[in-house]
Amino acid sequence: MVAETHNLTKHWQALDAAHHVHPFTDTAALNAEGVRVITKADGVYLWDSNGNKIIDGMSGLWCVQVGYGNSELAEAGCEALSVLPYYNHFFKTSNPYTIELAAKLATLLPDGHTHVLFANSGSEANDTALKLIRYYWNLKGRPEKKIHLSRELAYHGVTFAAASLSGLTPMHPQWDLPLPGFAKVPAPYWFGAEAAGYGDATPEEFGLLVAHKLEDKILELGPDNVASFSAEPVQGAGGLIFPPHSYWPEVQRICAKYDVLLHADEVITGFGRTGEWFGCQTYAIEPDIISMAKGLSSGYQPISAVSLGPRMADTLLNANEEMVHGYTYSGHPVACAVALRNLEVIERLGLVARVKNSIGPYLQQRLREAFQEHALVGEVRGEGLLAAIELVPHKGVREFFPEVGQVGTHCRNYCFSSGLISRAIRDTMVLAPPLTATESEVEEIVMKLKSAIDRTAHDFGRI
Ligand code: PXG
Repeated sequence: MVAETHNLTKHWQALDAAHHVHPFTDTAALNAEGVRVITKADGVYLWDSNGNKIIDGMSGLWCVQVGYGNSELAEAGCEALSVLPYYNHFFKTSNPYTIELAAKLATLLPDGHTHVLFANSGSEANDTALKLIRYYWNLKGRPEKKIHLSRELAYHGVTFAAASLSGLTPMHPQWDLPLPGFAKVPAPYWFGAEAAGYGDATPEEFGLLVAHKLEDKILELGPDNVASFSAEPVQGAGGLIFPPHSYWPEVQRICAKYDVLLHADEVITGFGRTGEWFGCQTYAIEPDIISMAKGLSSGYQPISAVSLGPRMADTLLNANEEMVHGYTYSGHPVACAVALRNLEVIERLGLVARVKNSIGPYLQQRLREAFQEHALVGEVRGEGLLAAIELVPHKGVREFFPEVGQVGTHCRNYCFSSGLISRAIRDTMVLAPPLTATESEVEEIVMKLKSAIDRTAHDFGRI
């Protein structure tokens, strides 16, 4: 039996190496090491082809809100597959799954966001959002308003536009990006503020200083040329950057003052992650346009959406001409059926309130108890079921390791080998468990991470 699974694993590894190119991967290095084959999942657990059980502290890629193996979502998908496996929305047609999902989203989204367009990934949603922003300003007779602002360390996806919008600089040189018409402003990353030359400003002072960099950039480029500012309410893949409370109200004021559309990328923060349905509600942001994906279907189907606030909806939906945009799979009936059932399950299980009132605070408290005093840990930060543990060379000083990523990767490898999935972003360990995780599962995640951080500290001479 053991030999059998071993042979099967080798077989799949060889086929994968021979035929499959992985995202964000050094193919030659991965093939030399051999890929890990995930064969099944249930609740917060994954199993690999060697029978190892792994606890998923990342909800896949920040997306499996209801956990794996939810039979209701599977049934909803099966039903749609047999009733209406495909039809489109191009020929003056719609279908009940898409219609019901759009209407349901309108009840959950921030006030005034009554209309949605569907796409298939977060990148496509962001691409769509930028096109709609351009179209809006063209309709308004302000075609010179073209520049899209976003932030350093932002992750918005990989299409030409979404990658251009992203502020993680390694995403650009291979593809000659960013495209013209994109500019960046600093992220409200208080832990990195000293290293970035902001001195010892308090988080609230720093939040204002960084917001004013947005104003400076708008003035430098000319408000007449700036179309939009795109931002994740909490920056995810850039290292879980939670803005100081002073930040968002000031950004909102600045966008309003210079007539810059505010685009919220809720791909990670949507669907309960921060303890409200949307991160915009947690941070009292009033965006003109929102992108969402991931938790919309708990990752069970590829689906994303863009919602329009009143100002954009008024203009775009009353243009009295064809809007020349849409995908073959926009509002795919199977994806919509699964997403709709996913939202119903999140609602029925009260998962959003659970993140806000019980399991979120529990995770945050346990992480602080486990790591606040740890010699290798500079900061524990989080909101809802998003958490980050910053590993640092000198406790008490907001400073980074000279060789960025080495310690984090070391720790991440210990997590993997002990059966925990956590991500290392530079030297920050991040967690985003499913919204269904129980206290004992959270405890297992915290204990496994503690062991990995202890062993890392030992290896780097810090204990
Ligand atoms: N916006 C945000 C905020 C995201 O986090 C996207 C857009 C793009 O979505 P798609 O569906 O096109 O991948 C994302 C995706 C990581 C990681 O390692 C994060 C994402 C994707 C892949 C890896 O943290 N986020």
